[in-house]
Amino acid sequence: MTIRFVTSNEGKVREAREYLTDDVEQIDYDYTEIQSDDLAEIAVAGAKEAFEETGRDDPVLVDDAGLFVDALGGFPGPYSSYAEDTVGVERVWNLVEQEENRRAKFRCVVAYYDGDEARTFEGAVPGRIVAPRGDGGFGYDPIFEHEGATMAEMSTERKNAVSHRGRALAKFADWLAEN
Ligand code: ITT
Repeated sequence: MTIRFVTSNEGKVREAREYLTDDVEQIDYDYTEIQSDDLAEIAVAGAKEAFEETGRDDPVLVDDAGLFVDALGGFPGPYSSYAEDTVGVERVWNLVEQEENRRAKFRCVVAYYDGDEARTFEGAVPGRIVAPRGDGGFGYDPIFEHEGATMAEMSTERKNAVSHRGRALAKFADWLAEN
């Protein structure tokens, strides 16, 4: 089976290909990102729209992810992409730099839709916001430290073993194997 991963983010596709045995085809369809605090709601709406608008043949996968910083009340959360494009990763670090509590988590929801019922799979990973280190990964990886290393200092394989996306993809892969 071919899974059509609807995303403009090649980093996400790289991680999914490492995880799934099925063919993963990247589709750069720009679905409407609805305004919501709920990653699952955003991902399901995107998956349904993408499926309807891109031919309704192979199933689609949409991944909505975000960085949730404790000291900032969960910001940037569902607005992580907007915050990366506007203030940038370095300045998100600056916002947290003065805080005593630098705890954060990455969350990811993967939505699968094949025209039948939408399914969602979630993963989260706890960490700490630090000054940028490393040049692997993408997005907020350089400022997100988990067990001593930033996610930008990890190989794709190691990041998948601990990451929000890896955990969501693992649940998805298990479900896929059973169905
Ligand atoms: P698509 O919507 O096209 O899939 P995107 O990069 O905009 O691509 P999101 O809306 O899910 O995807 O992005 C949320 C933001 O969080 C965005 O700025 C990403 O760079 C960042 N992000 C998502 N997953 C990440 C990860 O594993 N490591 C670091 N940053 C991540």
